[in-house]
Amino acid sequence: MTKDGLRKPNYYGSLTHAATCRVGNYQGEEVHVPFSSLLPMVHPNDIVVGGWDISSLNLADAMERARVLDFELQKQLVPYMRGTVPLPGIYDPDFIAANQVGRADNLIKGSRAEQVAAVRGHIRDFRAAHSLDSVVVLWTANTERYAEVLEGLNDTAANLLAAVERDEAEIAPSTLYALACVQEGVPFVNGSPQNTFVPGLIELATEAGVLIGGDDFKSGQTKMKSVLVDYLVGAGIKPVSIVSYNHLGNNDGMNLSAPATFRSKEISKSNVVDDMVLSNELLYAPGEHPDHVVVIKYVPYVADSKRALDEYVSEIFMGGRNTIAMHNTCEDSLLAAPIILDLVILAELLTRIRLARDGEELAGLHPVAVLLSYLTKAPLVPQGTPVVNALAKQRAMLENVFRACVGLAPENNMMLEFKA
Ligand code: DG6
Repeated sequence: MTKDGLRKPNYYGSLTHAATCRVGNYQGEEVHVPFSSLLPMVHPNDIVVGGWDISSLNLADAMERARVLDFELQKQLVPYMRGTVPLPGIYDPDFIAANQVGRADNLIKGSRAEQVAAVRGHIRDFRAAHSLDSVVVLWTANTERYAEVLEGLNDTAANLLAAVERDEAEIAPSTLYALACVQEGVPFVNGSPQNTFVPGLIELATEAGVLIGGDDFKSGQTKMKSVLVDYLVGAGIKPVSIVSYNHLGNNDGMNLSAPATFRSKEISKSNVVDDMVLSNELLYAPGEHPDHVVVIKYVPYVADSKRALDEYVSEIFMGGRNTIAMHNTCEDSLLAAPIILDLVILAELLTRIRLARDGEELAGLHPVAVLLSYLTKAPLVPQGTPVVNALAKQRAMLENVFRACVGLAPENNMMLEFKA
């Protein structure tokens, strides 16, 4: 029960389990089916969830600390969560904010090579303990600072492996988890903005054919941006200033209050309009770009209810100015959780799609999973592949690939059948 009456669980916010897609038209009526019915995919209720955390709090107490779910719901969930304590995690204070030290009481000790071995063991044990068909690992932990990419350190697969053996300090925890996953043949998705996927890691994953995807969940403010700027530029309106401000009071916000971790987030939030700007030479001269500023502040009181305020100023006809101001109360974790499920479900599904050029053998998709772009702010793409940020294009790409898998033509929205 809530103050609004009885509420039932749902998967609102999940592309795979709460959205539909159009399959065609029957006698003048549009026909839509659940996205999840297009291809065989795992149902979220069948996923066994486990994981690592540098904090040893059991999940019931962690739920209370997070201040996300209503109290009545928390009371119902406590018996299911009290007994679960996360596996110890890899902690390197140099990569996250100093203010996280108070939480760091559940740690994998040892050298970096030993930490990777421990994570690999955890994955194998978890798979065996629950008799799983497949495992997907997703990083939804603290934003790390960017790792330096250096020749001889992490620039090639061989150098990265050697650097881990030498216990080099510049190898980030998230990269160690990703490495463990690649070595275990387990897909790894990065939900935070840092450069977990250094060139050496990408090379390793590509050689091993293990899916990697990321970076940084796209849940609220950025989704809106990748729709709005696409609309403006697509309509021939010229955004000249985009200022995005947000404040939040969850642990993500606390960690982002340090300059180095904020910088990772600033980069991933700032590049999301690039493809749209580049698409329209009538509005933007070569090299021209709107002013784009991103501000994030930590305000503990608002907890997980992130406030996102955006101002878009655009040039319109005959010297006019158009200003759109937006206020979005995001409920950050409740937007992110369904995206986490989608990323895991889609990552597993993508490992089962085979593709071939004419006359060639069927093979898996490229391990760098571009099809996850709809759900991430800074899509990781194979070298030489264009980065698409516009949300509608990202969704169309995924939907059309799914349609192709079941022999449906791509959706082209021509509706020619009604125009003859
Ligand atoms: C600070 O901006 C908090 C972030 O971690 C975001 O809440 C998260 O990355 C989602 O971002 P967005 O821009 O999609 O709402």
